[in-house]
Amino acid sequence: MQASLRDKMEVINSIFANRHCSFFLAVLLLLASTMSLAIAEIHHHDFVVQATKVKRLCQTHNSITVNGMFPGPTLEAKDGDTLVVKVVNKARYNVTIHWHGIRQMRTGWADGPEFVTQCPIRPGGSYTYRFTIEGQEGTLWWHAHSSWLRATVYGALIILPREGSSYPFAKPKRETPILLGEWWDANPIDVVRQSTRTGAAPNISDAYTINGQPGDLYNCSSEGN
Ligand SMILES: [Cu+2]
Repeated sequence: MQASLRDKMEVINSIFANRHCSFFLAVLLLLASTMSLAIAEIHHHDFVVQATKVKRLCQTHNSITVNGMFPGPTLEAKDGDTLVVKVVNKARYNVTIHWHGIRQMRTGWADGPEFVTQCPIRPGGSYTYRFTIEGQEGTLWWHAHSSWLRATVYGALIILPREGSSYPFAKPKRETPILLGEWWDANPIDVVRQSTRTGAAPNISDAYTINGQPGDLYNCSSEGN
């Protein structure tokens, strides 16, 4: 009789000890999650895809841009941060935006390739991309993933290390994003449509660009156009 009472007491003690243990575990988990929440940020951006007058190689084109900028806005975030980008399509073409190199963990619908992970955003429509950067740092880029809108719809996506962490190299004195691109002295959509129609290779570009500029060796570049 006494032995069985002792057994029962031991069982109760062990349950109590386990509860104690799981209570501390819960407190620890709560602390850890609030700490990571305190450091991680949510960045909201509005991308308005629209026709914009852009002059290159002496000619003005109605290029499709984001927020009237060519190249588009540079996004900056830290590893662990969340990006929320509302894309409003005011252009006359379908569009999607792809976050090139971002590992979409459980957010495949934010990846961007049209007809693969989403329907394209129709003219007049909008779509909000929401994803968290997990375990990545460095400079990536974003670009349109719908036909050849990517020729002018692109920009840098800079991922800084988490707070208290650093890149695996000495801190540079200065940092400047460099975006390499190509410029067609034509509507890029017409270039790819002609290629699809004829079956021939698309016309090659008329200039290489750095940060959207063709450089001194091309016509009219000296005017900063
Ligand atoms: Cu890409």
